[in-house]
Parts: sequence; C-alpha cells; structure tokens
Amino acid sequence: MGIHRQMCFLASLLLVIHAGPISQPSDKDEAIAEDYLRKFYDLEYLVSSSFHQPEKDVDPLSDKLKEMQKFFGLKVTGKLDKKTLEVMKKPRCGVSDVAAYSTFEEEKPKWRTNKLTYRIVNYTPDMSRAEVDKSIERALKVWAEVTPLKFTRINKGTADIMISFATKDHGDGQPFDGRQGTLAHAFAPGSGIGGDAHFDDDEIFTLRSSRGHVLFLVAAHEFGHSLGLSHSRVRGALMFPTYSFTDPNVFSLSNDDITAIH
Ligand SMILES: [Ca+2]
Ligand SMILES: [Ca+2]
Ligand SMILES: [Zn+2]
Ligand SMILES: [Zn+2]
Repeated sequence: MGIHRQMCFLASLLLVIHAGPISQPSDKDEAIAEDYLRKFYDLEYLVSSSFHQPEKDVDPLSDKLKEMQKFFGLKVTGKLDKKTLEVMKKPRCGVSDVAAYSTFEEEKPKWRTNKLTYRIVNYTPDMSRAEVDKSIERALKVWAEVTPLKFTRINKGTADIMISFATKDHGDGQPFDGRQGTLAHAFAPGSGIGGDAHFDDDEIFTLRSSRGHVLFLVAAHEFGHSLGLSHSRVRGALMFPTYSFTDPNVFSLSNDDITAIH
C-alpha cells in the first residue's frame, strides 16, 4: 500500500517534470520572443495608466505571435511553442516583416532613375577586399539582370547605395546585436540613408563557405530592400527573412522575387 502510493507520487512527479519545459517557455525564451516581436512585428506596449481598463481577450503579445506564425507558415497558436522559438533563433535580416508602407500600394518607395551608384565604404576583416568587391558586384548583378537598373561603382563622395560594415550602435538608431540574430539591414529607396546597406561585422562573412554567412547571399537580399522590396513569405525566395545557405554558384532568384521587383 505504502509502496504503491509512493510509486504513484513518483509517477506524477515525473509527469510534471516531463511536461514542464514543453508547455512553459523559460523567462529567457520569453524575453527573446518579446524582443523579436518588437523588432520585426511592431510590438508596442500600451502605456498603462489609471484610465486604462485591462480588456479581456486583448493580448498584444499573443496577437503579434499569431502574425509571426502566419508569416512563417507555422501553426498559428498565439503561444510560444518550440517550433516558433526555433524560427526566432535563426539568423536573419534586421528589416521588419511588417512593412510600414504595405497598406499604401501606390506609395511603395521606388528610385526615380534607373542609373544608381554604389560605394563600398569599408571592409570586413573576414574576407579579402577583392572577395568583398566581387560579392557585392555579383549581388547587384542579380537585380540588374531582371530590371532596367544599372549600377555604377564610385570610390568617393555619396552614392545612392552606401555599403558599410559596422557593429552594435552605428548611428542610425538600429544597433546591431553581436554574433547571431541580425546579419544586416538596408533602407528603402530615398535620399540620405535611403538605399544604404549595413552589415553586422560581429558575424563571419565568407565568399562561399557554408560556415559563416555568404556575403553575396546576404547582400543580394539586402539590395532587394535597397530597391524597395519587403520580405516574402515564400520559403526559398531570396526575400524570405531568415538566412539559409545556398551555393552561390547555383543561386537563382525565385519567381516570387522576380514578380516583386516588377
Ligand atoms: Ca543612400
Ligand atoms: Ca548579429
Ligand atoms: Zn530583409
Ligand atoms: Zn544600420
């Protein structure tokens, strides 16, 4: 009798231990999720005041989580499950998945000319200068091949597309986050910072290795933003927000990317 009871107690204890980590994300994971949704899904917290009545059924975190799950084709639960967290931990582009202009179809930012200039302002220590030059040139060519756009390199002065490597806070209000997380970001067409592309130099960039991140692939994605594209939900599209390795020698744009640029 006593032993039977003890066994039951042990069994239920095991159940609790086993079920724990699956249903209950850790504080650290919750912080990761909150940060992710704030950066990429415009999560904002309502400033609580004495006038604010907490409304039932309104949970901004859960709503944004659903939006994110929908974007990535995950099961839409509004809960921080393992699969969702896995996607959040993947290296990705720093540009938001909810484009600010998506509701104004006609007002999508666009260059007024087909002749654009670019300048490589500085270099990463990860690769030779020639490798960086080649990667950037090829990344721009990806887009030049499917549009009437022409890119000309300049070595001084201000180009339309200023390309630079930077770490942490680098003066545009969107600090990089160290190794992993955000790889790069770029700005939609416009004057000044518009069109510019920044690469997080706390990452390891490579010419074509599957270790580190292929600069050509990251740059080709970022230049999509420089030309006015936003993120695609199509897995395998260049404009999908997370990074995935493709051999640069067999790379090609997906139909989704080509439709978007036209
Ligand atoms: Ca610019
Ligand atoms: Ca980073
Ligand atoms: Zn992006
Ligand atoms: Zn930046």
